[in-house]
Amino acid sequence: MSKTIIISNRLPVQLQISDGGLSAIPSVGGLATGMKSVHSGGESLWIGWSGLTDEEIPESLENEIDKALENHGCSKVRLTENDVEGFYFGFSNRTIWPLFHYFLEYSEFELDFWNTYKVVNQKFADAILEQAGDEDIIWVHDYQLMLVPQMVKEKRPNTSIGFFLHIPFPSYEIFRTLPWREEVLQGLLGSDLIGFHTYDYERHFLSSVRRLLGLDVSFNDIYLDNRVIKVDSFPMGIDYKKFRDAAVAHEERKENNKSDLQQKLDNHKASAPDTKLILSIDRLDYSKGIAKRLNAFEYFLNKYPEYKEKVRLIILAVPSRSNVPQYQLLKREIDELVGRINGELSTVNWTPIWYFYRSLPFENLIDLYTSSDIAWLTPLRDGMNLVAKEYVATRTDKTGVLILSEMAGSAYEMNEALLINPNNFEQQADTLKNAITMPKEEQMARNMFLQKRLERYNVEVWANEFMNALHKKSDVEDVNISR
Ligand code: GDG
Repeated sequence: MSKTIIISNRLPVQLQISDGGLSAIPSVGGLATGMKSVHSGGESLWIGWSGLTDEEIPESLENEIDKALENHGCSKVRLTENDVEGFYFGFSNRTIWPLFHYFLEYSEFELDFWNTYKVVNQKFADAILEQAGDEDIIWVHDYQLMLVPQMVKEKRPNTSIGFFLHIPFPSYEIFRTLPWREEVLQGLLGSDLIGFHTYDYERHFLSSVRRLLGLDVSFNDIYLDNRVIKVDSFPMGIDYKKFRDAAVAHEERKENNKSDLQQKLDNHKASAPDTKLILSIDRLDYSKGIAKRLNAFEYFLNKYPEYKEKVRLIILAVPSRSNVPQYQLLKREIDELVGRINGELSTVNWTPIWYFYRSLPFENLIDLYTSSDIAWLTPLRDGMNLVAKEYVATRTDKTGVLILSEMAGSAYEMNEALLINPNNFEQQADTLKNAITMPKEEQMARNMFLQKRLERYNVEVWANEFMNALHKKSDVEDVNISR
């Protein structure tokens, strides 16, 4: 029987070795969260890096680790410290991530990074070749592994390979600045199906393929000498039921078994019933626009001073890539901004910003989603943004207002949200006011449409549509290639 092989940089569990022994911790992040329901559902194997380098894995624990991973349907790719440095912190996060999010000035074009990226992509490809049979379907995820499809296709021309990019694909004008642009495209073209979150990313990719490789592109098909590659958009959904059920359980549990955080949120509501809670949750990343959001919040309070003591902004910034210099600088900038704004505007009864720099347990995430009147998400660029979808899914009584950046892939599907340009402070101040004063009926009408769509196009549907398209592709022998 054929199986699905999922390949991503990180496995959906992270291993940690401490005095207490080995522990497997579920990963945080869009991909891990989204694919979990797919992986646990069927016959599949997930290949990725465990989060521990070779140097960190004692020989005595090697078998125990493999067993622990096997129990989660996973198999690990071994990476050295040097690999992780050049491939992950280097090429992936200091070259591709900034470039694909239009932060050209942050992009470092280092030959060493690129060389390590190639070596590590080969390690992932080798792990697949070792474990996959000819009948298996292979699904490669994300920007860390763009060379893998080609490396596998060379050795297994008949195996079906899908690739999905979770981040934006930038316009040709940005992409062409990459010194290794042709190699990256060739790597991706080892796939039979290439998926993006939005039609725009798909268009940008096709345009680069045509202009940089001179290939024949028709609609969303790319014609090679011996096969046709399909390119399409598959906007990723969430595990709607999981968030919905968690929100319902949260309501039932609330009175007798509250978390400390929920208790604090309730105390706040009781002491200041007219105060609106505005929530934002992101990894601490420059693409998420956290610093600009803080400035826009200050702008709002200056433009509409009547809302001082009437609103509170909760910022949950999840630590991310903290050994990349740009992230350290950003952390300092945000710390300072929060300190300055709170210092200047706080009163005896009011602190305008609550700032958490940590990853919270899932239950606390639900506490925040369900207790906040407004979610304010302002990425400068974001492939999709699942937080926006999760917030709406947890609003069991359909109240709550989502303010969402137009630059997030999710904005294309969430027209009922209040869409903003994160660079436009004037517009955001007015939108915040609009959200604060929006009648409940309007909130409910907007969320009703949003919830219906999220329920229908959940993450399982997303994964199935991608897999069906890949199956269809492999069933129909590539016809018409003699065009
Ligand atoms: C990439 C793309 C694309 C966040 N804080 C906590 C926590 N989370 C969970 C959220 C959500 C996920 O992490 C974040 O997903 P996003 O989509 O918002 O962002 P990225 O991590 O940047 O993901 C993105 C995604 O891939 C999928 O393709 O949408 O554009 O950049 O699920 O709930 N979870 C817990 N504690 C936290 O503190 N437990």
